[in-house]
Amino acid sequence: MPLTRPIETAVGAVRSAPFVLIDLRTTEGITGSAYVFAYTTSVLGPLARLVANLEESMRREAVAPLELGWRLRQRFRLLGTPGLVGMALAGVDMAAWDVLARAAQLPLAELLGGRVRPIPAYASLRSTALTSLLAEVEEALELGFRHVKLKLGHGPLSQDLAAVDAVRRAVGDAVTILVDYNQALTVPEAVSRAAALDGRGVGWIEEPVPADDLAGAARVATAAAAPVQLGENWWGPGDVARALATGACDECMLDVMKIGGVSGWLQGAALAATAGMPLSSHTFPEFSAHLLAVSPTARFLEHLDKAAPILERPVTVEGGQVLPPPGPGAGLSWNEPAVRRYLVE
Ligand code: SMN
Ligand code: MG
Repeated sequence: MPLTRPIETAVGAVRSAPFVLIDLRTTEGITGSAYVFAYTTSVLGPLARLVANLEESMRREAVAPLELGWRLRQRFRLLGTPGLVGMALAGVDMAAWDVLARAAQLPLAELLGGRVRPIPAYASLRSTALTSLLAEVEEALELGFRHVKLKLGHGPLSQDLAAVDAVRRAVGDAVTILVDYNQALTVPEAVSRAAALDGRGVGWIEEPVPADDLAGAARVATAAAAPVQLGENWWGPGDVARALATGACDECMLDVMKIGGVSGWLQGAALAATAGMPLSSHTFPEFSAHLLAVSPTARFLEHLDKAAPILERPVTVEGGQVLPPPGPGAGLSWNEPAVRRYLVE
């Protein structure tokens, strides 16, 4: 799908949203739906193929997502399950949980033992250029958001400060500004930029250094006044445990796809809770709205609804809070004409 506004990160822009849509059909006639996000079109075909190749191992099996996950992860033990394999497995896991919730005629949050409730959310802004950044801020305020996230690290520190200061002038003191470096900085650079941001009321500093450098992130977290936020690149609960053990961050954010679907999220959320870590979500607002509702230390949902144009009912935003699409399951239903328009075979 084309994106009306590209997501301009410090390590490259996402100009279109390549999704693999998954429908898991049961012999009883219940269909569970999920999507996974390929980030770049070059892996869209291989990811779709990988998902399709999992079909054979699920045929005539019970819809038991935990068991299915254990079995499939064992099958891929020698290769390992980060990357495309993990994304495919997570998509199937989400669709399987959706089947269970639809079969029980319950919203996913209720099937998981919680309740659907409005989740505090922040508007995830995409632009670098100040004029379009400020236009996005305006739209966020109109939707009632009181927290916005800016992408920083595109240029020198002066450019970061110009962006933060411009947004601060536009929103006043009532709005929290979160910032995201998308892994772009070295540790010393991150420490000095964090010091420069100090006093500007930045709510968190996200992924200041490469995601696999937990020790480096821990040094930044120790030095920075603002909390360091990590997690969108954690592949499963093991990565959550390692980050927590290293003291790499002050807050966690899980990406329901990379963390391993609903099953992986629940385990990751439990680990975050045992460490007293506030837990936020990364993209995937539909599933995340259910999952945050059952996460003990839930903080923010990231409002970045890339998939909205291909959904019949996207998440709803009111007063800066997000509700999942209504109905049983996670609430995904494809807008078929839109899907046909963007379909690539
Ligand atoms: C992000 C989200 C989606 C695509 C690229 C980057 C990002 C975020 O890091 O946190 O919103
Ligand atoms: Mg991010």
